[in-house]
Amino acid sequence: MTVHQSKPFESLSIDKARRDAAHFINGEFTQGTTGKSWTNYCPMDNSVIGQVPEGGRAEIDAAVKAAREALDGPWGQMSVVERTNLLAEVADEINRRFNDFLEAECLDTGKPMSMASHIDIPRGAANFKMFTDVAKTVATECFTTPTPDGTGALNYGLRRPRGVIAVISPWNLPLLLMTWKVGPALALGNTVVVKPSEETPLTATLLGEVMQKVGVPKGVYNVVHGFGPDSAGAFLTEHKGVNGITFTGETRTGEAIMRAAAGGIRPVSMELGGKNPALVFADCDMEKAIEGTMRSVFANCGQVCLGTERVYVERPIFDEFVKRLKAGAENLKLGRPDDPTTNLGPLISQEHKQKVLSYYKKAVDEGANVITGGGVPDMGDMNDGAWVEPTIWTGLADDAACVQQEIFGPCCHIRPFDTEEEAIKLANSTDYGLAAAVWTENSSRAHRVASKMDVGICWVNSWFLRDLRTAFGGAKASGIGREGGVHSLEFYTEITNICLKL
Ligand code: NAD
Ligand code: 6OD
Repeated sequence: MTVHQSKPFESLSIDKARRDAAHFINGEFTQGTTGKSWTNYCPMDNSVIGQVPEGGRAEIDAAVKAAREALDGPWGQMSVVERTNLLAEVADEINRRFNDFLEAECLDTGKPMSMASHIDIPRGAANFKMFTDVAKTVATECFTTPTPDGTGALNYGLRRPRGVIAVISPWNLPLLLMTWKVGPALALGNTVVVKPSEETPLTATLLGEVMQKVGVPKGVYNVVHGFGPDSAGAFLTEHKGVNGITFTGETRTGEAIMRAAAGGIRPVSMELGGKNPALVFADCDMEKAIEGTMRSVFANCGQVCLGTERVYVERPIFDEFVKRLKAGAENLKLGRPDDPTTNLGPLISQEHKQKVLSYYKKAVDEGANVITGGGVPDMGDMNDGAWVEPTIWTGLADDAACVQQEIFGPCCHIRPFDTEEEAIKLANSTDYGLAAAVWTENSSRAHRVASKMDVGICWVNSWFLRDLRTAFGGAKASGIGREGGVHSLEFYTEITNICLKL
């Protein structure tokens, strides 16, 4: 494991004024009325980035009201072409301000710029572009005639925007995951109130500047900062002016939001946690399986919902796989976001670092062999940051906490298996069902095993290879519903069926 030393983070060109966040309500930036705020810290070295205002009920009321008025006013009256042209300009403006978004995202998260410049920021723009294409090209009506009993009638379903959508997003891929919801919501004619994660307020705020610049009508995109319980998050999900809630985050938070959504019977879309398996068969291409598993375990410091935390390897190649993954982990370069050679950043916060370290300790208490890592690296003048070592275990029982619970850190457990049936059973043996990766060169096996994975997304000989038109979501405790391409119509529109007797 190579450690890169710190230089002052002031080297970034991001405007000092932009390091403080603001709510964006009805087309205007505001600090709100609660008088409460919190300090935003960079997890690289715990240095202060700026202040974030905490929204209360008044800010949520104002944002929902603005969103409703935009829906009933200019946004609702715009043609699909006008609306989608504006959103295509949003995508272009994100690309024009690429560096501002990149620096803001890396300040908030500490993640390597090499990653954010390839994944987070381009996807922020692509999420608008792709859903404008969907909204422009997909017919939003469906017809049936005549009726099955021969009665002459014309039935047609009109897909209408659902209304005011609450978007509650997490901190791990802040712009990517927020726009993954805002893009389809707006393209399909809704308006939004976003409550970004308290850990990562900057890019949601910056997107307000983009909306202003390209002339998206006021009230279409609103942002209120705050926390979850007894704060902006809960006030938003409880608000009866909200017509639907789309959430990405922890399963337990999803449960609380579903309880809130029950009041007033509002639909939810839930993208939740995972404890994702990788199945590595002896007939895999070892190079590719190691390269892919390195990414799926350690990308974004293990803070990807789709990431692998359980690796099952067919016994004949188990020792070699463990040896090679260990070598890969020990070769990772921990360092500053703006060092192009960095491939592992810090965790998101001190609190999350303590959670991950508690699992590192628990793994040892549960009897794990620590193949590598398990502690805190010496990062020199960045030692106040949220750093942990990339970690690999073997030898845990199948029901151990570290094998069953989502850790969301740069770590995995590797266990051998002997038969395909055993591998499938092990892969499906947690409460979660988000994603799986299967590594084999036998295409019959690939299809057979993939079809038995109890997950929403199964990659074969790849990981996080995304086509935004495909169905995305989780099974079991990993979520409810699918978004992506035309699948997003399900949540972001409501069908009114009109039956006309002929
Ligand atoms: P989190 O659930 O703690 O927070 C997510 C958001 O919910 C934040 O904005 C938070 O302020 C808000 N929130 C918290 N309590 C709330 C409440 N009672 N009412 C309303 N809002 C509330 O999640 P996180 O720690 O930010 O993100 C990490 C988690 O997200 C992991 O479990 C990860 O697997 C999951 N995740 C899932 C997906 C997916 O697509 N399935 C994608 C990314 C992350
Ligand atoms: O790629 C996506 O659309 C998506 N929602 C990714 C989620 C990653 C989870 O951390």
